[in-house]
Amino acid sequence: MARASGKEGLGQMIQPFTADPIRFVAEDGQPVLPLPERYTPALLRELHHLMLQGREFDRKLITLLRQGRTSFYSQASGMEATQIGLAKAIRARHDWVWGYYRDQVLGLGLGVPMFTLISQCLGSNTDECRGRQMPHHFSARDYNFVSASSSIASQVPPAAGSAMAQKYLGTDEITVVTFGDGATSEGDWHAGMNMAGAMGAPCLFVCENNQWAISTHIRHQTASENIHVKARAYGMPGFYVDGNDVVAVMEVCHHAAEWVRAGNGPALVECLTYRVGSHSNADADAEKSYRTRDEVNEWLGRDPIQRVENLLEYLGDPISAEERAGMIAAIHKQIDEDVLRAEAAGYPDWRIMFEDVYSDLPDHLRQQEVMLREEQGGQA
Ligand SMILES: Cc1ncc(C[n+]2csc(CCOP(=O)(O)OP(=O)(O)O)c2C)c(N)n1
Ligand SMILES: [Mg+2]
Repeated sequence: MARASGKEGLGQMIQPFTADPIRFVAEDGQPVLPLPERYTPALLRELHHLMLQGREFDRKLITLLRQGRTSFYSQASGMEATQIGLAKAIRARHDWVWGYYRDQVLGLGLGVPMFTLISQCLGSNTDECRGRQMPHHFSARDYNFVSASSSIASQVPPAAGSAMAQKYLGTDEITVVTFGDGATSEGDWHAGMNMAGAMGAPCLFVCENNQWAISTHIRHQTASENIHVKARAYGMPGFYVDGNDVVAVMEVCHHAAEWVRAGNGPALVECLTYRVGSHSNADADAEKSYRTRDEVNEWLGRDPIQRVENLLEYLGDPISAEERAGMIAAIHKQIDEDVLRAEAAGYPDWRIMFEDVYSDLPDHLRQQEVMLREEQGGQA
């Protein structure tokens, strides 16, 4: 098999504004471009394990939701290659990551412990935000993983600002901001793209194009041919990548991130992927109201985890069924332990609602605090 070694090869393979998504590995595991040398079986197994962890995390958290132990969840199943490929393409705990609500697998890829993510979902005393964020809106201070917002695209202007700060400070950090295809219709998205482009800010914009914004298909979202072409208007390169090929995502995002880090200004990467699960637990996907099962099944057949397994088999280091089952059992065991530990820590007292924002509580909040105390039976 051909292997690409030096950077000279990459420059030719990774070009912006391609008609088709850049892909290194086909669904059956056959490389379609020379596989860069760093994709050893050991690295591929690490990527595979993280992706499997993401998949099983979704599965277990849906169970917790059905048990009433958390109240909101959005699966990233089917999108693991996009999130892990991106996480491994940047400098974790160094670069700043403004994710969005579906980025739990990106968090895992950055090294955020499952315990941190689980604590957030449960809103227990072990949650860094002490239950004051909506469940499934993750953050991790030690990982520069900024708290996700529910308001679509609202992370994009502050991410451009974070990149401008990095430019003024002259650090070698960059800012990475992720968003869905639907987010690109928001004014905030255009404001952030424009500002970063005009200021030459070191910001990597990554679109996790899963083709649906709840029940709105990408074809109804924009009249543009795709998302990455929009980069041209903001004076930055737009890369188009097969978001179910973890090698392609990692290569393209790394190439784009290092280009940004070198002071060339921002870049956009569009990862073409698919959400195989429902949008969230408040979605009518199960009623087949907006997309066909045939479409979902077609994408289930392009599973990003299976693709890495096929590649490992092609490279002569297959993961056996027993080994895979063992990995899943170990992930489940860890999640079960983490859930029990987070629950055992108890839940924050209602009083914390009034803490950490104002040094002097304004009158209207003081009144609400009094009312709530009375409702709680007058507890001090
Ligand atoms: C400003 C705003 N408008 C509408 C919503 C309701 N909403 C929540 S998720 C979502 C779809 C977003 O789709 P996309 O950006 O493609 O991300 P995905 O959920 O597919 O990952 C919408 C419209 C919202 N949260 N915020
Ligand atoms: Mg979407």
